[in-house]
Amino acid sequence: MSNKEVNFGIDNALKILGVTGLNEGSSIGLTNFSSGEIIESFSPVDGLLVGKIKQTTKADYEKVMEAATSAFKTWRTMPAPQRGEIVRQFGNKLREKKEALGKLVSYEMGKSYQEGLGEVQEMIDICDFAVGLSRQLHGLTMHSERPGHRMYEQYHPLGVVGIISAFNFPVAVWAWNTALAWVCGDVCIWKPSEKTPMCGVACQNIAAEVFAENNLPEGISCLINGDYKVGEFMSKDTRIPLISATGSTKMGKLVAQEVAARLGKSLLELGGNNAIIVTPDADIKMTVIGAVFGAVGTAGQRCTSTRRLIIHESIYDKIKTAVVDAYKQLRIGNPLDENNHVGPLIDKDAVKMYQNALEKVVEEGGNLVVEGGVLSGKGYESGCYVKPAIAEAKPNFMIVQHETFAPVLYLLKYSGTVENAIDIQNEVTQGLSSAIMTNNLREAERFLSVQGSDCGIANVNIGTSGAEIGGAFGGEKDTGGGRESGSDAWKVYMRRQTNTINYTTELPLAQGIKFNL
Ligand code: UN1
Repeated sequence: MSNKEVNFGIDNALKILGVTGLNEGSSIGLTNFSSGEIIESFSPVDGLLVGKIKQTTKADYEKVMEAATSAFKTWRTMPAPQRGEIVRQFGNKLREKKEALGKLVSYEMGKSYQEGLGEVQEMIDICDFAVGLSRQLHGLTMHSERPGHRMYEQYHPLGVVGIISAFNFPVAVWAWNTALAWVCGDVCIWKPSEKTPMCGVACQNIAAEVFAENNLPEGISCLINGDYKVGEFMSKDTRIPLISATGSTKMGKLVAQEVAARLGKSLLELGGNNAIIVTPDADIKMTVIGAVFGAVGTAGQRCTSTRRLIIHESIYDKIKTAVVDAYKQLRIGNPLDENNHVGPLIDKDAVKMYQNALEKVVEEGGNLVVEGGVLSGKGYESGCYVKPAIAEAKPNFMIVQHETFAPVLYLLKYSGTVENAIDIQNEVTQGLSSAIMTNNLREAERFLSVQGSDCGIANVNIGTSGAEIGGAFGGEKDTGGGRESGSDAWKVYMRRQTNTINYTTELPLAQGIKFNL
């Protein structure tokens, strides 16, 4: 029995998902091929090899692009509700493979099995959402100023959509994009993170099966693999009207510039530096649950992770003690073991960044109230397990202004009114998620008002992470301004056309202009 078999049936999950052995990194539907160098994916859980994959070369990419472009010609003519039917079938396949895929996500990325399942659930939810949407891609009708004229708008698909996703949500973020893009009539090329390539292959296998079963062209779903250089094939490619990119602000700025230089559209979902404001009227128990899950869930590697607690001075000590006590209950270890709350960080570079943050906060005058540290010994052989840490800090510390993708929570104190807390919360360059814990209606409404949080997400009596797919997801400032998943985020995957039809025998001009011939 291999170590992986001992490891909560991961071998079986890999088999169900068809990702054993050497995988090809480029796929057009079920056709797998690649000629690039081999990327090995090691699990942060136990340091063992999850799988191998070949990188996509420029020549491979051209093949993918050709297939995608040609598939678009068929796909765009299929009525949207029929495309929705295909997405419904895809959602059902995800339901069948939920456990296996949740396990692979947990094993390759390191998040808890529960969170792995939750991620697959987000995929299923967005499929359901997209199925309904496929009958609701509405445009408006307007009243023309000219007699006998009709004016309306309609939405057409864009074409080939490029998706670049991050390691921390290795499957859900692709699904948010692709499920919507598909019902909108677009075809997709996906480059998953080079840190979680096997998750990409697993999803591609599931999607491709559905397209094959329906005799649809394979190019509707394409996969490419590699690092940022492979991402660049897409961001510089004028044949791709929209690039949706999730990841660091640094990466997003590069992609945005490349795409803008050719007047393409980009949808960016980048870094966060999310805070919970805790006012004197906060419910302490709810605050602790929200803050601890927000800070240590996914080992602090969500873009929505809680990084700052901005606490009123009158309850500061009480909250500090309650959160520190809660940290004592945390069990850190193999994320496939459901007794554990916190799994490993993605790799050793992430561990270094975590250590660096702890050093920096002390250098700047902060005080570690929960020390943290890297774990070693049995069960921690991968070297990626760290203890969640808490530091008392000041809002203007450089390190507090910076997003560290690790379980480091900063406690910040405010005095006076909620406006002071809101100022602190908005002082950072990122603008993804935010929350307030209060039972005071005035404070809550102030936080949500035009003078309140400047983030894309603002919650009351809920933490910063764990957004539902039904809302538009994304944020402002260094977070990139994009909106994905629910609400009317679908519009970004389509082009709007305004149509005016004259059903008279005259040709009156708009604005009352006379042009007599
Ligand atoms: C991300 O971290 O990139 O709101 C996405 C959440 C999840 C999605 C996070 N639903 O925490």
